Amino acid sequence: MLRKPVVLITGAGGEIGHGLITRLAEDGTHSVITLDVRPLEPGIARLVQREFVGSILDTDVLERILSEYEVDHVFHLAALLSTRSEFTPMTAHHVNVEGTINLLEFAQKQGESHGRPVVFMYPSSIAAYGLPDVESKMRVGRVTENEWTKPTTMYGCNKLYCEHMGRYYAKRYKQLAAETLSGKVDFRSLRFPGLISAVTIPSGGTSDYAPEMIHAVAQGKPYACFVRPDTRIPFMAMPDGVEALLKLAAAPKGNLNHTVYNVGAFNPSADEIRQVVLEAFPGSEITYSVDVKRQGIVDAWPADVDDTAARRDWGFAPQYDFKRAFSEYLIPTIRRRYQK
Ligand code: AKB
Repeated sequence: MLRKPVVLITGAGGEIGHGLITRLAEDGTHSVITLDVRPLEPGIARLVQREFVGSILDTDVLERILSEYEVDHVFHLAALLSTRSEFTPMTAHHVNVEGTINLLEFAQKQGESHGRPVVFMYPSSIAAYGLPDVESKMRVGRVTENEWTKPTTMYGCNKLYCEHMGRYYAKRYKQLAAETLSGKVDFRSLRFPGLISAVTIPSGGTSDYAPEMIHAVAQGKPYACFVRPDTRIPFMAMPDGVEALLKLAAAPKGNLNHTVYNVGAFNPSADEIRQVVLEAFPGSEITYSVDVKRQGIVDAWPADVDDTAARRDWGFAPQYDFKRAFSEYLIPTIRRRYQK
């Protein structure tokens, strides 16, 4: 009996999953199956061929998928984000590390069973960096992939380690090279900045102050920002994040000189975001109430990323700069969403 060729998305109900499923459905080129601990929202569920509700820690569900589907791409999005991971570090380690290894093993087995490498897309994060203090952060500015990789959070450590695991599966398996055990995982990773979506509200992240600010005032609610006004990290509008994932997934292997690429789009301070949001929603109330722990997390993240390698190797070119992201995507879409 033939298995059906599909793309697997884990953590599909999250922020990136929504954007990715919608975009793949518009394209109509791939059949999508999903795995998430919670059922998908009906609007998204109807766009996928099959929805598995379960955990990436459950290898039985992965075996079931292996037996029924021929997966050629994995978008492994499931993760506990940075703030949440600090409250439950052991759970974060289980989900973020052991879950990822389960998926890498799954991809290897898939590749062995159908004979082709499985493209394994892994969203890493600026949390993989760790700058020692704010002074260094501001002095250093843009960081390249191989500098300052001393993460300070459980989530950041998990992301950096899994980048290495992906590289191991892609390269080391090949080096062992017993014919039956050749490398079948074509691992490709993006170090994402804070992503801002107009259609979903994030939860558990530390870059969440930006999207939370816009979504709150658009609903007429006051917002107390949990970081200082001068806090600066890179951000990206969700459509550019989804496009980057698809573009890197489709890039010819021979063009890729790295397994992990920085991507960034704009890097406003929290107060610059506040000003733009206040202009769009005059009379709104946005104050500051600094959470020392969350501030500590973003203070260790870089003020900007150097994404030269991504632009050179596979043509990364974000469409939304700071002004356009707010005036053409975030503000109008979020306004419409809450007016409904
Ligand atoms: C988080 O804040 O944890 C994420 C991230 C930057 O990876 N948004």
